[in-house]
Amino acid sequence: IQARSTPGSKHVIANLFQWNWDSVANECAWLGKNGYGFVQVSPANEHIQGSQWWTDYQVVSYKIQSKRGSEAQFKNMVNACQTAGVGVIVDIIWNHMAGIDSGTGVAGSSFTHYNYPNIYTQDDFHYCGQPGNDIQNWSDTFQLQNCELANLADLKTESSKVRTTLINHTNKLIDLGVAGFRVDASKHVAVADQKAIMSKLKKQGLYYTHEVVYEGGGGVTSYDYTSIGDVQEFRYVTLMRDAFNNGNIAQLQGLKDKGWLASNKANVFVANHDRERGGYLSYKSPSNRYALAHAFSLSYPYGTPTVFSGYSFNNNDDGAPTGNYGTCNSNSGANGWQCQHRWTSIAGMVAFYNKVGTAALANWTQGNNNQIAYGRGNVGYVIINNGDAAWAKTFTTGLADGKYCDVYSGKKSGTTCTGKTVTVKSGKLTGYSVPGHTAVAIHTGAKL
Ligand code: LAG
Ligand code: CA
Repeated sequence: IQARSTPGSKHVIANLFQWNWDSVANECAWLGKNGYGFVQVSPANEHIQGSQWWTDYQVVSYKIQSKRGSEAQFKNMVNACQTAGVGVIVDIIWNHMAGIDSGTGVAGSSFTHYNYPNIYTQDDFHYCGQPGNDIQNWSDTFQLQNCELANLADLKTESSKVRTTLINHTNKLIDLGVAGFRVDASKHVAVADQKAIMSKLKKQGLYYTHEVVYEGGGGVTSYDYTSIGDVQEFRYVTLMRDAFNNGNIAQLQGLKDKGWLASNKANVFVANHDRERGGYLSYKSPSNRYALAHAFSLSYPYGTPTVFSGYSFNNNDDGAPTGNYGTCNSNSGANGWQCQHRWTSIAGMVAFYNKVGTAALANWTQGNNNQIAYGRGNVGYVIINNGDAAWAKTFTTGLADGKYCDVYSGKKSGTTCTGKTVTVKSGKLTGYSVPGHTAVAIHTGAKL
């Protein structure tokens, strides 16, 4: 198997949750110009009908036709993104089909729970011997991989028929030009089964990020999946929430030495669509915490970062607004879309991430537990104040003297800065004060 870490020099992934293909095609020019290397999109396969976002995860057939658009629109999106230098990572479901008893999918295919005409019959599914077939013991590897996750018909991924079907489906997406996959419910499909599928694909060396939620304890661990791609480090998501919500971001200092997934195997994020609905950090978090957590995530050298960009919701089930067509204002959301990927602070930090590259963590300092600052070699320096009060002191930056544009608050535009200007003297910011609930980030790519 040749799965690899995000290829190229621009690694940051924008997860445009539920944006339809036409709107992603349109947004890719902006993403490419602003330093994103990849865009992650919702599943492309036919799924059940309904207004809820999660209908996408109940597969009905492998027609490339979903609420997000047709195959032609998908193809057009991939091409537009490629032209903009942005690779498309598509959410793919190898584990299961639908969970409801019967119905008709969004492309007109009829099905019952264990019968998908011309695709699968009841022999193609696992029945794990538990009542209702659902996973009950989450530390039991057999159950995790052979029982049903939320009643979703569990594919017999060890069978050659199922494998061949999944290979053909995945090859179709490869033909359409995708750069990689977010493998849904990856933990629920045995590594051996995934290896068998991946090794037969017509293109090797694509990017894979596996959704393997870390549970602790027995059963399957995220480390088991590093031989088939990047793995999502869910302990990171939890730590971000706890650090920013509980007023202790100083504990983030040793994050890369925690014994978690290796940095070059970990895909990390402040939120994903499940987590933002589960009380973790989100656009709803108070005191700029979502932006501050991204100031950390995009400057601290651990993992490949994904920026989750979603839409406003009241009810957890709420589907995307306005015909699933994502829209933004220049640096903010529009029509119910949050457009976190465009927020001045987050887009500024993506440029910071690209500029500092592999430069080492340097000059770490902290005030109280809610105030941290550090540099990346002599290329970038960031100060994060997650507390209420201002943080004033002399910061040693490691940067060359001169004037810099703070990319958390603004953007360099010609010789001026649309945000704060920061002056480094003798390598330091002397008696410098950072207000509460804000960050300051400077780098050599935004020197004035
Ligand atoms: C995932 N990763 O492993 C997705 O990130 C997660 O969002 C998916 O669940 C899950 N796997 C299955 O692909 C989502 C919703 C569920 C929803 C499911 C299927 O979080 O709530 O389940 O998609 O649509 C829904 C109902 C369940 C019901 C099930 C089957 O909420 O009560 O049992 O449908 O009918
Ligand atoms: Ca399974």
